[in-house]
Amino acid sequence: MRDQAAAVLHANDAGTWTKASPHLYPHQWSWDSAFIAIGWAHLDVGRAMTELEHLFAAQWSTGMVPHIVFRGGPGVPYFPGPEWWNCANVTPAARGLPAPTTGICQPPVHALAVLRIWQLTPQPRQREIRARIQALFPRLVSWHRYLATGRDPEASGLVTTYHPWEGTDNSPRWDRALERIKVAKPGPYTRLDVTALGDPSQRPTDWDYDRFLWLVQQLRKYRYDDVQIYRHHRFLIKDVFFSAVFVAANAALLELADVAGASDGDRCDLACWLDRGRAALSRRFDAKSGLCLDYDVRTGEPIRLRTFAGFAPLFARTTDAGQRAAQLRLLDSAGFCGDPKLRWRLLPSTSPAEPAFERHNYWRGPVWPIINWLLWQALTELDCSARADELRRYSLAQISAGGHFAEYFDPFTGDPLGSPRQSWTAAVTLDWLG
Ligand code: 9WN
Repeated sequence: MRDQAAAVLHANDAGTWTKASPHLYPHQWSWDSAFIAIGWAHLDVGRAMTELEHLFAAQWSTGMVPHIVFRGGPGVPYFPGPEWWNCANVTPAARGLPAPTTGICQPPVHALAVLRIWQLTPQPRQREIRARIQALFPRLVSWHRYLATGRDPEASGLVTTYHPWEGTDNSPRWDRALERIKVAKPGPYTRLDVTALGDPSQRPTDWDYDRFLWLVQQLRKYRYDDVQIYRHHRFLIKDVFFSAVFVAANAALLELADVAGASDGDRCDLACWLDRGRAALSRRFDAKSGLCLDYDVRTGEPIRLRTFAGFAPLFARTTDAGQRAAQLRLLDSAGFCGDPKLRWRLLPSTSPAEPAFERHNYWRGPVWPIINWLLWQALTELDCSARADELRRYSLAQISAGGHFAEYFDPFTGDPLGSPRQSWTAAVTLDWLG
């Protein structure tokens, strides 16, 4: 299995960056690259650093790390391509980059990747890798500073997302916010994803895509300027999952501070963002349901849905013993991993008890290995090693039975879904195999 996983990374390797998948996602994606770097770290720590260095070469002057870097080149098919975003023409923040990018971002898994790379660096390579971490560190801090300021002007400790593509595209968490958008058609377009995959039931609908594309047009109109976006944009969500990854990422940068020779000022900022994030997530915890709830900035309403994101305190390695116990109980309750219909006790993207649940449809039900990897990491650090190890074993069993390193899986049958030979699935497999 290790050899097969390594072969997927090698086949998707473009030299200095890795395609998220061979056909469906033939460019460099931000959080995919972070997981991919963790996979590479098991094969070659230098190649792992290269992955991140090339991603951060496309960092905007605001500090934002864009969600896609269109490194595959103009002839490589992906919809929507760079012309829909038009970033370098509308904002100086996106000029002078090695390749065109999108104008939004994804959860900041990158610091977790750098920490993993450092942990896996063999003694003879420590000098080289330490120097490369030191060189990258200021870019990582500036990325985090962007999230803590541009994406949280209220200094609330929660990151605001602007688009469903900032991580979990068609999660039912966004349904109400999208329903409020009465779009004129965003203009004619042809989707490539449904033809590439051959089964539309595994992908977002055209209704979703109309809104996704309309939101891109709006962001472009605001010139991707956070102040303008905050003032006018219709989709602004305090995303607890994104915020939880940010908490874990701040902790990872603090752990790397000595290796990176971080300044006192940076250490202080990282500690502040970490504490503020944890406290904010703790306030979003709903004792009645045991879930941590996202928050719609436009309506002021909490988003009450049973999805993987509700476990944000666990993902953020909560220090609140009461919340941790409640979340662990909920995790294995009938609404989540304790549902007897599940093939394996793995966390589905949406609870099967939720009316919006669809077992084949992307973020509306299927099990995603990377989400279970993040949970595994968190539970390991929270000293829940038995449950963490179970997640690892079941995840490997699921990926192995699926046969081709699928993007996501049917929670009831374990059938592989989405893109085959998905790089981040292969990457977390390598990490789980050790
Ligand atoms: C849009 C690459 C990406 C992941 C996202 C996942 C999916 C893209 C798409 O694929 O999104 O960014 O075309 O559906 O939702 O999390 O980074 O693997």
